Amino acid sequence: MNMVSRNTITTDDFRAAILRHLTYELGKDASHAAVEDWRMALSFAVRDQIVDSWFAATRKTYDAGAKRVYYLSMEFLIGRLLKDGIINLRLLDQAREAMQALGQDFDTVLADEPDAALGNGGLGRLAACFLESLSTLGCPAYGYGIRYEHGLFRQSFVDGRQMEAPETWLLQRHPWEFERPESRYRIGFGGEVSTKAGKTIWTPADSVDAEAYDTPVIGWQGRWANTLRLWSAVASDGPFDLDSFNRGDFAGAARPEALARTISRVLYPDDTTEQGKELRLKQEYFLTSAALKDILRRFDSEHDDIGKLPGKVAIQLNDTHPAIAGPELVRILHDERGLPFEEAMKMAQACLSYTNHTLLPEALESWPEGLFGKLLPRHLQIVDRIDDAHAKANPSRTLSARSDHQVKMGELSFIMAHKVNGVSALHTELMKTTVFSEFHRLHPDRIINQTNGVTPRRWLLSCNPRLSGLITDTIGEGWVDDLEQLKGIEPHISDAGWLERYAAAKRDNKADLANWMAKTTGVKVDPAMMFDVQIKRLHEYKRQHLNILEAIAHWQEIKANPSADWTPRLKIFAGKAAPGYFFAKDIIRLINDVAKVLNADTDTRDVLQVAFLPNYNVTLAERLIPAADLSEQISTAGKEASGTGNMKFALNGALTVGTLDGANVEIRDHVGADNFFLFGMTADKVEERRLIPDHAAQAIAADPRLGAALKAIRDGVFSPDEPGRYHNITDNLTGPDYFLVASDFTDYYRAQREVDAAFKDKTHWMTMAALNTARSGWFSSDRTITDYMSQIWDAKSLRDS
Ligand code: GPK
Repeated sequence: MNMVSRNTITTDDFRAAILRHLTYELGKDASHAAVEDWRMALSFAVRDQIVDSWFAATRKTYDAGAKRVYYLSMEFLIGRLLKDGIINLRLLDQAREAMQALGQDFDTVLADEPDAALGNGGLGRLAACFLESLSTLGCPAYGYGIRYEHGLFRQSFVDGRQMEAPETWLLQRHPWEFERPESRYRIGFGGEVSTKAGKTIWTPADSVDAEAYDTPVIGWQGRWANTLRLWSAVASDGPFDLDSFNRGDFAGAARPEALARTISRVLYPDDTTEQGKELRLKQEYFLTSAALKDILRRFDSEHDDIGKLPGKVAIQLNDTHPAIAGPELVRILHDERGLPFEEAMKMAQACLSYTNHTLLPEALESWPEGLFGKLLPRHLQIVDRIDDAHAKANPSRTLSARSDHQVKMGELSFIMAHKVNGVSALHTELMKTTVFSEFHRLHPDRIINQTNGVTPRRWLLSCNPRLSGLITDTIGEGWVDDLEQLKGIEPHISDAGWLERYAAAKRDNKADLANWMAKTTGVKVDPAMMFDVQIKRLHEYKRQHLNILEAIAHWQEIKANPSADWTPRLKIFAGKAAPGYFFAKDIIRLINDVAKVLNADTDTRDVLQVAFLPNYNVTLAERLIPAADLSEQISTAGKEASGTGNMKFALNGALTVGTLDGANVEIRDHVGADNFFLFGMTADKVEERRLIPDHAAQAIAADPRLGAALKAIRDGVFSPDEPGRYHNITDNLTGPDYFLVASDFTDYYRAQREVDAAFKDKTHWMTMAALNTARSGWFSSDRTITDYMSQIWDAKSLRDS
């Protein structure tokens, strides 16, 4: 199918390029090459096609003296890059044909690529979507992050329990990156602060060097490419200590290098919880300081008036993780470049802006002043001066980045940013009324909303070729970078022939998934069942346990009347729990235990099955989302800042069962209340409900189904060898139940039965699904980035210049 127009390179030329790389770059003979070699050769051939537009973009940016956007993030959850590059360069036909001519199976080669998991979840994936949209829009930009040697751990299950193994994406060569040994900066830690001739001097005790690795990020149609620059830590004083080596102390000789490398060794696996570990603060400063040094070096190479900085540099802080950018930039401008303190502070504020991604108190970073001052003594002084200056400018206020002997990174970020944004309309309103209410009163224009989005290139065009082919056949390919054009399919939905094609795409995607599941997990499922999918990090606020409780209650109901006309359903789960989050790990084990019992039950398994797929990652999401009928977005209202999986599902024609939380609210507004299964308390009601001391007990007493489901867990129905295994869960749900699982259960159960009834009417269901696709165009990250550019960064596109 030739659904998008082709790149102009011929298949023959492209095949020759692949062979050339295989032979001269990899030193492999085609007759002896393994799939990995073919993948490398193909990747290099694709990369060749990127480099020219990458250089052209850099040149245009220099020539225009344009402002650049710098996106600082501890996470970039980029996933596989090969197909992404091929799609954006419109090389799909040539690449497929060339590999075929070379006797290789294209899909096998694509599947050989490791999934680069340099992030935990939504925040990291958002950063990756933003980079792609920045390139598609032609906005000059850099992503700055850490080149973790080990990304998010690999998950497996043993007896239903989560096991963690190190992730090893760099075991093989990473073909997309260019090492830049010449871009190297010394990053200091600890030491002393002194004054000489009125100047403050920080003399660090230790240092490591940050070395740059650049990955080009190609936009749609290859018209622009930006850079993802990741920093790797190396020892400042060379790779080993020669004196120790000569003495025969080989371990001692390697120690400085090993210690230095620790900083970029591994991604912290905690999502929306803060660990407060010294190494993490070191990582944060390492990224931030290297990025700022690089930004200023580039600025200095083009401009000689530091006053121009805010006109040329926009720095976005992805959550508070790089918040040390505030004091670090002030330190550079004041201590090193001699600007008066308050001027330095104003200039930094004009450059910096901050995105908040959660209101959960356990996620708000703060550092004990002892730890902070030991590692960054000068920065601690600067934070105090920032506080003083802020207090002086805003008299009679006590707002501060310093309290209880802690450095509060949220407050610091707010003070040092000219704009602070939330990630959905509801989340932004809650920022104004809860965590940042006092700051908001003081700076009423600072908080703005930027509802998240997802890139349609990866999350529709690439992952769902059947549906994207139908869309392009129907309305042309303009939708790919103008997603609101999806509205153009709406008039076709009432055409029975067209709707059948839409339904066929979903049916075939489901069949593919069923085959894949049978092959990889041994689980046999009937693709005619409803595929009900909850995929995201494990967290109590996301309430995977509400979902499994509903499955148990429904199972009990089916067992009582097995021959009734039930709607067959497969509940699919996937997601990782932070290794130290024991409650979340228990929820995983419970789901696996429930799956074992239900899937073995011959009375019910034709109509209800459960599968927990291991090692959720970007690649698995790309497989599951196109095959989903139902999207579970069931967080306790007020807790999910936005969600972005919810957008991907709606775009791919899954209906949502969800609460009024995060971007669900806006999704429902766009797709229409009739095409969305709403349940549960609103954020206001949640706060009220918590004030009732025995809210869980009341909810359980009022709903015998809930009581019976909890009793089954408690009695060990799903853990007969260890009946007490889940008492921590049942104790929680019958007691404090902070996330109000019990209180929302009854309405959730009702909504699910509505879902069952709706799924029986195939025409109606597919109409609703297609309306979700047609009306999800607003959730493109192109829209989000366009708004950041005008409302926060004051940055312009240079793509068409
Ligand atoms: C929020 F605070 C955090 C975090 O540490 N990690 C993370 O993935 C998520 N998030 C939110 O939980 C989602 O609601 C949101 O869509 C996503 O960030 C992107 O904004």
